[in-house]
Amino acid sequence: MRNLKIVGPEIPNIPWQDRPEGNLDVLWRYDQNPVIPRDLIPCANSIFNSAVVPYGDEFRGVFRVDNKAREMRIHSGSSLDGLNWQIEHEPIEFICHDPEIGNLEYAYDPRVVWIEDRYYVTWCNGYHGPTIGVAYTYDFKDFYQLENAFLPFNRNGVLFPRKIKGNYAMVSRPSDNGHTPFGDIFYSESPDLTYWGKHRHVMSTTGSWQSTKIGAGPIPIETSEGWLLIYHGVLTSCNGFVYHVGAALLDLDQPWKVIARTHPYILSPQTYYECVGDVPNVTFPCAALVDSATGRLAMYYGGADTVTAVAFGYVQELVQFTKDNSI
Ligand code: BMA
Repeated sequence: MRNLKIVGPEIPNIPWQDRPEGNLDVLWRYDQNPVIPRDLIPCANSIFNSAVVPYGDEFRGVFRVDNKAREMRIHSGSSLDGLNWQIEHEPIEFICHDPEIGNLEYAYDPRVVWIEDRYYVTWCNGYHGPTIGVAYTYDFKDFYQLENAFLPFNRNGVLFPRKIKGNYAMVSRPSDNGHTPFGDIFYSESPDLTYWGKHRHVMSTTGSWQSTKIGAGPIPIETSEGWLLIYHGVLTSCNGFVYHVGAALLDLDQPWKVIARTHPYILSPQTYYECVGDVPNVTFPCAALVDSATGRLAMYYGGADTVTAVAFGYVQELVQFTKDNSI
C-alpha cells in the first residue's frame, strides 16, 4: 500500500506513539489511556464516545458527557495536542430556527466533520425517540442546529467529508427505541442537509463479533482504494452486548457498494478501561485523526461507556488488512 493516496489534511502534530515492539496488531493502544477520565469536569458521570478534529494547529472536539443526573449531553472541548483536553463545563446550547427541533431531550455519540467551509456535528438526538441531529459550527462556540436528518428511530449518523455527485452523504443505522438487538448500515443523500433520500443498504450483520448489529464509527476516510469506514460490531454474549471495532472499504462513487470488510475485528474490549465501567466490554469509535502525508491515524473511542481512549495505526496498513482479511 505504498502508493495509497489519502485525501485529507496534513496533521504533522497528530497524537502519536510508535507501535510497541513485538506488537503485531493493526491498531495499538496509547499507553497513557484513557486520555479523558470520567471525572474531567465536575458535572460528569462519564465522558466517552466523543469526536475530535484538527483546528488550525490545535484540536477541537464534541464530547459525550453523561452528567450526574445521568442525562446524556454533548459538550464542546479544545486541546493543543489532541491528548490533554479542556471540556466546557456546560453542555452545548444549540441555536435553532425552530423550537420544535431545538427542544433538547437528550444528545449523545457525536461525530464531527469538516465539509467545504465549516464543521458539521451529527449525534443521536432525542425527538420522540432517537434520531440523527445535525448542526454546524465555525468556532466550536456557537452551534447552529438544523433539521433532524431522519424519522426516529435511528442512531450512528455519520457524514462523509465531501459531497458525492453533488449531494451530502450520510451513513446511519435504523434502530428501535431501546437497546436494539438488530441493525444494518444504510446510506442516504441530501442536496441541502434538510431533505434526505436515495436510501441504499450498505452492510448487514454477519457472524460472531458483528452478528447482532453494526454501526458506522469515525468519518469515512477517503483513499485511492475507496472509503475506509471504521465501524462497531456487536456480539450478544450470555452476559450482554460486546462492542468490537472493524473496518470496511466502500466504493468511492457508490458508497453502498462494499469492496472489502474485515472478518476478524481490529480492536475489542480487552483492557481494564474497556472491560470495566458503566457498561462493560465496550470499544466504541467515534473519530479518527489522519495525517494524509504519513497515513498516521489516531482513533478516539469510548471505553466501557465511561472514559475516552486513543488507538494508533497506519491507514495504509488498515486498508491492506481489510483487503487481506475480508469476509
Ligand atoms: C449503544 C449506544 C452507545 C453505547 C453502546 C453500549 O446503543 O447507546 O452510546 O456506547 O450502546 O452501551
